[in-house]
Amino acid sequence: MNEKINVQIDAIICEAELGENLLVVALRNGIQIPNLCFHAKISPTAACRLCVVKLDGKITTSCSTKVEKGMKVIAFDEELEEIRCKILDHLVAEHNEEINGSYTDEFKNIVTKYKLDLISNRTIPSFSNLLPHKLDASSPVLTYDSSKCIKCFRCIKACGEVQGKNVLSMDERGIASYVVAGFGKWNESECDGCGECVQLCPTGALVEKPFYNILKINKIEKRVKTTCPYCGVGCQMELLVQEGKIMRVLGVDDVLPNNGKLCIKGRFGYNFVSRNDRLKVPLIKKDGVFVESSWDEALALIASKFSEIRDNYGPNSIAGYASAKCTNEDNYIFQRFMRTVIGTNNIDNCARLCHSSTVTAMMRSIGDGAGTNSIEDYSSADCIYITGNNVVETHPVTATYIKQGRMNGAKIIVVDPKFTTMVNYADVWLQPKIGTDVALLNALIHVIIKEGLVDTKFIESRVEGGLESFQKLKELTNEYTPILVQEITGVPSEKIELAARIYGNSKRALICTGMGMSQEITGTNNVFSLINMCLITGNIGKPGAGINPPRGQNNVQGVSDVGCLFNLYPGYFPVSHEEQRLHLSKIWKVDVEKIPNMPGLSAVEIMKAAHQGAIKCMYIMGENPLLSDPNLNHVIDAVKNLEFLVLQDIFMNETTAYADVILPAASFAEKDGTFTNSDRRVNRVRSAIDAPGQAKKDWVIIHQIASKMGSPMPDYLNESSIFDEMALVMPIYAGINWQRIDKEGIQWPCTSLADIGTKTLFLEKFNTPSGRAKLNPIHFVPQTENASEEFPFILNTGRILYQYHTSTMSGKSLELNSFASKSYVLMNEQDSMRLGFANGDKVKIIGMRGELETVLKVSDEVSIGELFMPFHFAEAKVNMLTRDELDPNSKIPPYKLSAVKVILSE
Ligand SMILES: Nc1nc2c(c(=O)[nH]1)N[C@H]1C(S)=C(S)[C@@H](COP(=O)(O)OP(=O)(O)OC[C@H]3O[C@@H](n4cnc5c(=O)[nH]c(N)nc54)[C@H](O)[C@@H]3O)O[C@H]1N2
Ligand SMILES: Nc1nc2c(c(=O)[nH]1)N[C@H]1C(S)=C(S)[C@@H](COP(=O)(O)OP(=O)(O)OC[C@H]3O[C@@H](n4cnc5c(=O)[nH]c(N)nc54)[C@H](O)[C@@H]3O)O[C@H]1N2
Ligand code: SF4
Ligand code: SF4
Ligand SMILES: [Mo]
Repeated sequence: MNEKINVQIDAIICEAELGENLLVVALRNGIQIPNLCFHAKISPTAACRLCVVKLDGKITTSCSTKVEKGMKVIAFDEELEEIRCKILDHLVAEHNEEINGSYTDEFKNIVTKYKLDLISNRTIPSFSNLLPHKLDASSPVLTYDSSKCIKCFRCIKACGEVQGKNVLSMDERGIASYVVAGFGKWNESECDGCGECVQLCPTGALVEKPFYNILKINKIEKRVKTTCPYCGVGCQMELLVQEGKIMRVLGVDDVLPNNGKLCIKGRFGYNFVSRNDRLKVPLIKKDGVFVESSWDEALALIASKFSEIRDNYGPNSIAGYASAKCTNEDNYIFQRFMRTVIGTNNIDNCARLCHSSTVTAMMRSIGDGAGTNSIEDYSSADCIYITGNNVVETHPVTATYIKQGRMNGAKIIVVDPKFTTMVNYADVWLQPKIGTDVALLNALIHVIIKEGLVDTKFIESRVEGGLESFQKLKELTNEYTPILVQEITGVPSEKIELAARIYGNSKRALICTGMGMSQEITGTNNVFSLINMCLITGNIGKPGAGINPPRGQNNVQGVSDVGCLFNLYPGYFPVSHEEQRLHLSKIWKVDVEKIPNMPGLSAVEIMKAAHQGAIKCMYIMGENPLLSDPNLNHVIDAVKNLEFLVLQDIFMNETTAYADVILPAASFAEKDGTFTNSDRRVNRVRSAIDAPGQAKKDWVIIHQIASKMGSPMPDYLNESSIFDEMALVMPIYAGINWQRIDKEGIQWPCTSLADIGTKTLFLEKFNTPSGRAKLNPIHFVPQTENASEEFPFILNTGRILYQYHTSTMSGKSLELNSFASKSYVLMNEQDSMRLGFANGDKVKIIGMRGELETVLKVSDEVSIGELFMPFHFAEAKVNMLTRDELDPNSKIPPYKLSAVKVILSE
């Protein structure tokens, strides 16, 4: 921190830091110097010149002045106010003053403040009509109208500096200048619709398209601060509600994790909430068709079926999927219900399909499975190693911090078999063959050791077995020479050496690891190898260095924290932990013997057991396994085999068709609670509107089933009291309550009310029993499924920016769909030429377990012999092709590697 100094602005003595921006200091101290082109999130432009002040008698712009000791500033006097008035007089003359009331017009507000809304006070007649104007309405999400543009550059800098995209620039000169996207038209540019430029536009030159003619700022009934329901970044947003409907979403400035930034899904992907096809009444399947029922009838049926199956076949014949889309409070009640009312640990959530291998490896080697750092660390690291993570598309706001890091000098290494947008920002792109990461990492470690880039002090003081265990890793990796590993991975040896040097020489290297590492049958081993590299270079246990798996779903961190796992109670206590079991029995007021203490079955195992008939009944809350689970043909048979299936969702989806009862749930916008994000931050979720029809909050539904089954849960006053109970059984949440996270979330562990939470894990010791981290040397083993003569391609699956998972939410958004709404498969040009296929051909993809039809896109984003398909689209169910063979350590399925063939469809 810089030296604290005092500066005098008019009569006020202001505290400031040496070198701080003068305008910022003034505004912070309540001195409202007018400004338009300035915004705290971007560099000063000094274009509008409204913020002029007098310094030593000279007139200068305050936004471009740094404060110095003893500075005396005049911010308001007659001369300065006259200058400001003149500037505004000029600006307003060339400005189209029509406003439709759908946005807050900062410019108009200042004009009014200077009484220039009265034509009689102006000296220059309006000539806006005479100017050439550009209108660009080609983007699906926004419109630009140069007649309202004051050329403040805020949008250009929002796109470039805040989002790191640089789509916008200024065309023409002087009075005729206007903002242009790409080479001309917005829809042909690289704009991905994040809306940052709109949020920073002070005049309404850039406006959002949705509800433009309906939304009226002065008719907004509520502005509700909440957390984004899509991905695990956990962006803080404000929902603007008019006539009971969400009409706009804004990013909330000045709070982490996003500091006002959003991506297109957060900003424009919310119309699913008020769709007419939301589930509104309970449905019971009678003679093969769903019939509307009362809540009473549906809950009574569920209670009697759950009880009957539990009593006939035992509690372990029932299994539940909790939901990473639901709140901590919903999920905590779900696992309490499954454990104490049903009596089983057969509980899991989609983390199993996602980062379970990462978590397993991290738990075993460093004692915790959550990201070790904070999102803002990306902007101060000196190296960022991104592997198997398409971060620009899947965690877009995290990507903005990474790009910021790059602007601040960080070196970027991307490891991905497929091109991702982050490659454009990378110093090195390693493009290994799918499933060869262990070999690649062993080679990186080999080079790091060979070149003396090892941090022996760190190894001695913080690694179990110190240099002796390091020696074992050294011996094992000795054979993984870059030349040999080039053979295995296809990555040129020089690139391996270059990446190893960059990582090994960094003092603050962050790892960002995703599905490409975790979703393999070697998933746990992949991450062990990654942690080995991290440990021998001492790149963990300090700000800006560590390992961070950006968590997928909005609340996948939380659903696991609160114990929706087959082997762990809330707060990550193993189910074998007798002391905790006793503690739970006291809090839950049930006999300790009634809390199951043997691990249950995991997600994919549950489906296998259903297939074999051991699981008879499932309760699925907010998951869509009939599109997202691997080997779908097997899953279809499994769910058909169930005696009773309850689905609790906000929409009909691919799984509801197989249900016996469907329960309508309230969405994120209709409930209160908390989500826990990627950097362990517990954020508030707040109800903004009423749930449609008879839909109920998820926890309330579970609570009512428990009552109907004769095992009522406590009468919680509200969701906040559920949270307070969670804090009693989860030491990592013990110091958190709703009051404390009202303004900004707190990062766990937070163990007491005095604890401010934890930005960086393992500063002093690791969370293992010894307090030291463990190296786990691992040999590369080839995959169990490989390309063959019959199935010559390896299919990689994953995500795109504009759709989310099984598209139940994102697919209902016109805006998102207008960017991408159709299934496709990417194939390298050399393969397509060899096979005589052309772009746009309809193709059939056939594997050992199933087949599908889709459209071919010829692309140099994938290597020869490899294909890529997004899994979002029900029209081409990718998981017909994937395997349910599991990583033995974490039980994750290998979604990223299936052998297939491609033929033309008739
Ligand atoms: N837009 C959008 N955002 C999302 C989601 C969404 O559905 N849509 N889902 C959320 C969820 S739940 C999750 S888990 C995250 C996932 O976010 P990501 O981890 O980014 O997930 P994917 O796109 O599945 O895969 C990431 C990358 O792994 C690469 N890969 C494949 N095989 C290998 C390999 O063998 N080695 C390496 N090093 N890389 C490989 C793929 O080519 C791909 O680019 O995204 C979250 N964010
Ligand atoms: N091929 C392939 N398959 C994959 C993956 C891959 O990379 N490739 N990735 C895997 C991963 S990482 C994941 S996380 C899974 C995701 O798989 P799923 O979790 O099955 O996918 P979602 O579409 O997110 O399903 C969430 C469901 O919750 C509902 N929902 C939303 N909000 C609420 C709510 O408040 N209450 C209730 N009750 N329901 C709600 C939605 O309508 C939707 O039906 O997919 C996995 N499948
Ligand atoms: S919407 Fe986002 S990407 Fe598009 S121009 Fe605006 S800031 Fe740039
Ligand atoms: S980055 Fe994730 S949390 Fe943030 S707005 Fe986008 S989808 Fe929502
Ligand atoms: Mo995920």
